Amino acid sequence: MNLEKSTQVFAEAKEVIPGGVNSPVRSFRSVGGVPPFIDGGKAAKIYDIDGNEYIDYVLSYGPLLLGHAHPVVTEAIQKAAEKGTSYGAPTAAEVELAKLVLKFMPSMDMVRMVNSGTEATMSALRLARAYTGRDCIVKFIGCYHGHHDSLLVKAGSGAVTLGVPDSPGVPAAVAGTTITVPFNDEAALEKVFVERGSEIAGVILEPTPGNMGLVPPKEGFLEFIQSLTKKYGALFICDEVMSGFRAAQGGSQSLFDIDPDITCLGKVIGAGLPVAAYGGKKEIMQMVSPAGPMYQAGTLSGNPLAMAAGIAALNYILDNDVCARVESMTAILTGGLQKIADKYGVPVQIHRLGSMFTVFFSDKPVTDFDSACACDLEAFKIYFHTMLENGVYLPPSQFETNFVSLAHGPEEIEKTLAAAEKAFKAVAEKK
Ligand code: HOZ
Repeated sequence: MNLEKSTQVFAEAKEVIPGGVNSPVRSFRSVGGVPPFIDGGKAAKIYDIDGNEYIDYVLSYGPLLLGHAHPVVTEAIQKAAEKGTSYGAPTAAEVELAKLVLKFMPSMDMVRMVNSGTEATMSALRLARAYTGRDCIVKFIGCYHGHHDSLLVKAGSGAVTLGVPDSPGVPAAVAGTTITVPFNDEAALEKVFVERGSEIAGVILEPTPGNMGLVPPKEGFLEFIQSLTKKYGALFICDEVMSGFRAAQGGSQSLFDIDPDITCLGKVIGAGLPVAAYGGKKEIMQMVSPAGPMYQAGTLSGNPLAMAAGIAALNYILDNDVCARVESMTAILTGGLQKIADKYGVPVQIHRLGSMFTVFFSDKPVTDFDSACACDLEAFKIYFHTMLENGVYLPPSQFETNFVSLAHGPEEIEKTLAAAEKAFKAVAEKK
């Protein structure tokens, strides 16, 4: 595969951007090699500046449920852009997207738009602290909720990929208000509440974590968290930035018997533009400024281009049963991957939920951060690079989730499985 131009631009990039990228996992540092620099995308494919094409399973880490440059989305953005790109004043489109989001997520009565998942979770924590008058937050080891100080503690995603799950620069006093617990460990969580329940403002989690790879909750685990938070007067905060419209149309919370106090959304609700949101019960959301005293603001929040993209995408998703359609294609793909891995005797744990999946290179169940970290990262590297060389672009980390879009049809799945034949064979031969 020729990556001459990407190699040259990457070298230039490293002179002007730290590590050459604007988000660390893109650098390929953990898998090695040069990241292809992308020139464009259409439907299920992306194209790099060297003229290589790839079937894309990154999809901007989830937002592109309809695939790249879906006409419904691009036309909505173009139309909005002709009327101006930002006003710093309210628009009817913000109300329309808010209503649409609330329709999908019955646990939420009100919602506030922000620009990134990081902002959404950061604001959700401030809200939980303001509402309860308490300082401590419980998070799960290996869950990732963006890069703000309170939550960059034992974090997954790029932080673990690059080996900095506890980043320098986070003040000890802030990190000290974050209590971490292994995911799926009811006893550890209960112990924390028994010892420090009166200090805990909320528990934040990805209900179906996707940032240590995709790890499902054990039966009853989410319900247990909900009952514990209720008992101790803490808030139950679900980060569905990744799983919203991906695990299912109503997010992971629609698959379990839970009713979070606050939910964070992002990715799909902006269809690839920088949008995220936090919302929840009216009584809690009324604390947010200017309705209440908890301050949070943003010049570009509710940006008209982003609102237009989100409205167009969510209406299309609703009208065309998109989540269910993409889920069934994803199931065909993961079933095929499992068969090929078995054929070559490569031990894997393939987890799928809706249109998200992870292939863990392990012969043991993956249920939490420790078991995810015990995967064979060398095998992952071989798999990753062989897929890339054969035109399949996967997240460059064992600790990220793969995403499928509506544009991934039988032809793309067949080509992906053909590449996987080579990839699993290569892994088996290196063993
Ligand atoms: N938070 C995204 C999903 N794990 C990754 C995006 C990034 O770190 O660039």
